[in-house]
Amino acid sequence: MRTLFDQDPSPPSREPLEDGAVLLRGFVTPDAPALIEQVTLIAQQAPFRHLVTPGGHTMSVAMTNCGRVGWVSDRTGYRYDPVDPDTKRAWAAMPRVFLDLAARAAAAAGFADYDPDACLINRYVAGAKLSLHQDRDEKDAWAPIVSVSLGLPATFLWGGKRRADPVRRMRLESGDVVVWGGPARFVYHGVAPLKDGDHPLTGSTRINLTFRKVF
Ligand code: MD3
Ligand code: FE
Repeated sequence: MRTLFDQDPSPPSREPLEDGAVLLRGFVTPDAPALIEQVTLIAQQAPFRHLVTPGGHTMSVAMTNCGRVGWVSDRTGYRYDPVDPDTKRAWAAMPRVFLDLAARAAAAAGFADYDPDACLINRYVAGAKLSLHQDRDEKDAWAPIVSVSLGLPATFLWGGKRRADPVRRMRLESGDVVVWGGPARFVYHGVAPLKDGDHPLTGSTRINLTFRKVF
């Protein structure tokens, strides 16, 4: 029997961060096991890999993709590619559960009819990080990027539209979703080095899904 006293420890919430950016804590918690199952299937078709930046650095975050195109990087630059350069095959189609959740989250943040082309899947182990950057390879400059955190918690770094703007820190936990669109689309952001830990869903890793409207 459920009583008044056994409250969900972290009920979903909706928290505006700035104009165009909304944090939805716990938004995908009920769907997290299904999302991880799909990540496992996607990674069987397109294994996680450490991409090399145009500057010649190997990224500490491992990546794969699903959708019509995937984000890749090598010595020649960054791009969205319909073909996985490792397997020479198309990326796996975006699972229905991904599309549904991304569209529901975007709608909750005020972006109707969200239909992303790509989902970049990032995998962090202890020490892995993502340096401060902007995502500006997408044609639609208003459509949001929807970010889904799964597994171990991370410290998200979030600055302004200029690299030198002050950086805020925010803890993102499994099930949290952040929607960044419109005026918040080009803010600098990154992830601090992951602390080690053990999560029932993902073991010693953090998985982040970022949905993108590329075309
Ligand atoms: C704010 N991923 O894949 S998600 C990325 O946790 C990326 O793996 C991080 O940055 C991660 O490019 C952060 C949150 C996020 C993603 C994209 C954004 C925030 C954003 C684009 C514009 C503004
Ligand atoms: Fe990014």
